[in-house]
Amino acid sequence: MAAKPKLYYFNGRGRMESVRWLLAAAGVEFEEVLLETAEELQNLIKGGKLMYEQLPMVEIDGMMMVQTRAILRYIAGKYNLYGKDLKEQVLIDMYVEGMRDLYDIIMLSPLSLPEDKEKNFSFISEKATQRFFPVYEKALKDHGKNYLVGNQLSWADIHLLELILMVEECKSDALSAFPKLQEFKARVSKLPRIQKFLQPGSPRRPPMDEASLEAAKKIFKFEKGLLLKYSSTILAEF
Ligand SMILES: N[C@@H](CCC(=O)N[C@@H](CS)C(=O)NCC(=O)O)C(=O)O
Repeated sequence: MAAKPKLYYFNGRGRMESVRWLLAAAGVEFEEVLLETAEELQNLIKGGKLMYEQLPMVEIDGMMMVQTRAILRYIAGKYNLYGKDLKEQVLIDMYVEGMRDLYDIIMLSPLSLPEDKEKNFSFISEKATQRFFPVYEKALKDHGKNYLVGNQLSWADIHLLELILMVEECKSDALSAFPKLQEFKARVSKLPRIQKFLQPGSPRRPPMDEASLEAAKKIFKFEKGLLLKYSSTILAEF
């Protein structure tokens, strides 16, 4: 029997959370190595396990895989969640890459200065409801199918549900103007593996709070206020 994938990260959502979601949706059990100190990260680096001296890293099929999107693509491809041909794959990529733009902002929002928190939540909510959700609402409406691509569950659907739930943590009625996305959320949440992952006690992590932020800070170096600098770059690009 193949060894279970081993996920190296800290005990929080961050960049690893989408990997947890995707493996859970694929029905793959995994182990987690949860780092607690900068020294543990240094040991992994010294051991030559981290190509860019960064996490997340996933040990799978004899490889030390890094770069979140590369990891996700591999898992999606391996478990038949990446479309049936190149055209479906590029569509999945187009959806997922848009979702990642928003995801990254949400993921970094716990790094906001307290006085910037409200502004960041409004920014997230505005981008979600004006730029990103309309795309997925329209896709579902136009083809009238249950899933975003090829009428078959894909990585794009799993990532979309993860993203919807994250946006709703910032703004609980974020889906109010999106009936197709409301149906989509209900439908995908009921898939047995997803339903299980959404239950308490699963490997799904709660939103980052001050305690998990402190835990991450013991391993990585980051500054409070980082999001403000980062989002002004993103804002400038929009
Ligand atoms: N593009 C990389 C970024 C990885 C990244 O920035 N990881 C952070 C932790 S979430 C890290 O290891 N930071 C330490 C460093 O960059 O030295 C990915 O998506 O995996």
